Amino acid sequence: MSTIRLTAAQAMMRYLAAQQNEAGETYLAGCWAIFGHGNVAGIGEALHGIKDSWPTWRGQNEQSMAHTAIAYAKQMRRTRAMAVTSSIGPGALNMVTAAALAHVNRLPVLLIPGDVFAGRGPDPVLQQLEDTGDGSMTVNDCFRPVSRYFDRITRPEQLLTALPRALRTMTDPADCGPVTLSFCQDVQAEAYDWPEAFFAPKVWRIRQPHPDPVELDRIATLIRAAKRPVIIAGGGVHFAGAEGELADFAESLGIPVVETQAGKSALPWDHALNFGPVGVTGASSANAVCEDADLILGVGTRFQDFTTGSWALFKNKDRTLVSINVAAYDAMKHGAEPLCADARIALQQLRAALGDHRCPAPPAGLKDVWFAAVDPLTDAPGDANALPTDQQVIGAVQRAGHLDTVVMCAAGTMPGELHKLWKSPRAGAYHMEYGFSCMGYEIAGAIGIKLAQPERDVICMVGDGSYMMMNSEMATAAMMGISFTTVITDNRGYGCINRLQMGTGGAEFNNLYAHANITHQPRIDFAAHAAAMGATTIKVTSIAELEAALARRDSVTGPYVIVIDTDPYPSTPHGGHWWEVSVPEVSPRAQVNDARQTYDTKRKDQA
Ligand SMILES: Cc1ncc(C[n+]2csc(CCOP(=O)(O)OP(=O)(O)O)c2C)c(N)n1
Ligand SMILES: [Mg+2]
Repeated sequence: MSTIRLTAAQAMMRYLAAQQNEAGETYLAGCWAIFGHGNVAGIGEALHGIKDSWPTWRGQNEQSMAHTAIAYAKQMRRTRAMAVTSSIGPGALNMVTAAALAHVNRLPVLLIPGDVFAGRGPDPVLQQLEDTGDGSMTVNDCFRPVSRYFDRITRPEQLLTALPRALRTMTDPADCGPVTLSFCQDVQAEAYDWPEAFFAPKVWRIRQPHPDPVELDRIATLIRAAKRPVIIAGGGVHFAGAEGELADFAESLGIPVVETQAGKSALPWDHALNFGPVGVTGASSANAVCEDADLILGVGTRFQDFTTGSWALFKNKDRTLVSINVAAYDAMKHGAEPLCADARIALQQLRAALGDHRCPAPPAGLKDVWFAAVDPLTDAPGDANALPTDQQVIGAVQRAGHLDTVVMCAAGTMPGELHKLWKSPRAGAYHMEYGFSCMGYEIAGAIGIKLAQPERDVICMVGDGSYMMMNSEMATAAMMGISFTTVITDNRGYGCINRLQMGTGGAEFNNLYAHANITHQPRIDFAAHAAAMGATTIKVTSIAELEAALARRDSVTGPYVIVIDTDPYPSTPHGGHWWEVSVPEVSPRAQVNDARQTYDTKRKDQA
């Protein structure tokens, strides 16, 4: 066996650069890195050695670098991913939230935090947390619950098993998620004689599990018996590339489709059977068919509470829940009848099994009622002096959009409003991180989307709160010449949580700056702030000015930021559904007591 002598870090990078996807691309497109003593000498030297064939990028914050990597993998539908390396201690822990984000959204990312000396020579090294009762514990153990695969590399040759397991996890459709290889810094620098064969290019095929025939039969029988079925399209539809099969299946059977946040754009918004967004931020049309449905057919969904209205949405007592999912965990959730398989293959085979069966036609006219109610909300305002609403901002962005536009967001008012109001013309036009709804995903995420699809027109919608939480990758975008548009809606605080607070009987408190414990109301100049990081920026004061600013976006190279003040109070009153937010059982506030009564009543709908 011929061998090659390399450090463990050199071997890791050489191995990672040799792993491919089915299209013949490197599966990991490159590595984001912020160095410290925990990775600069070992991993840093190794990355430098291959920088011309496998790129390293420098970000501003370990969490946001990882957000970029995760958004990239989401937009690539998990066919490619990125690595992120950090130093030990604070650098490493900055990535824990991002790991959880990837875990919740079932997205691949390879995290390589440095770790303390395996040899323990300098104990405690700078930034080492000492567990007085467990010598093997380091802060990187925080990654265990938020990783799909975790390993601590304390000897070089452990990479021979750890790296293939890492790739297996990231490319496994059912087990897909973040991998953390916690790399002791002395081990990174240690040399070992590696088998040359370990570095041979390898293609990782994403498996497409076929349905179990018994499960398929059972689900086909249930569909044949259904009078009012509905399909809930989740993110798995996109990961499986099953949009075409979903349309064929729904059309041949005549079943209405509703979409989750992750599933939105599975069908074009104006497809006759797309009844719109489902659940808490759903359309009246979608929720009406769900309330009545006798068969709920989830396709690639985790059934999170925003989809199910905390399990109070499906009001038909005789309903059956079916879940088509590549992961058995999701296929059997909440007592569902499972069809554990790849969504594309499952829909193809189900359709074949059902022959020319047609379900009774869904109710007509529901979509017309919905659009008649909400379309006026997104129209340009008649009164140019009134503070614009977020709904009007969405309307302006929608009118400026085209087939190549990708609208993206993660937290705040916008996800709910976009779910209700955005009209996606095609798959992949809507990128919402709503598994973790992590404030601070937006700008870093927009970079990841643009790196995945440079030809697309990426529009990042972000509130002032989310922008304040994490914005510094804007500077990275400027430095790398990454062009996308950011629309900052400045409503001077946490508008959506303020509304939630009021909705649960609370006093307005600590959300908007107006109700915060401060002595000076802020007038944060977001345009100047973003400009200082190298973005082209403009502050607009009306929807007309917003439209004009959006129309200029093609002429801007690098990040383009448009800031607009909006009203923190209005949200779309139409559609939607209750969800469970615990209201205090006792309170001196009458409003809280009223809200508690409503809460107790609504919970009776849960099943
Ligand atoms: C990291 C993180 N912290 C807290 C929250 C809870 N949270 C959700 S939205 C929100 C406020 C968002 O404010 P902003 O971005 O200004 O949006 P707005 O609702 O005002 O439009 C908060 C605090 C979260 N989702 N993520
Ligand atoms: Mg805000």
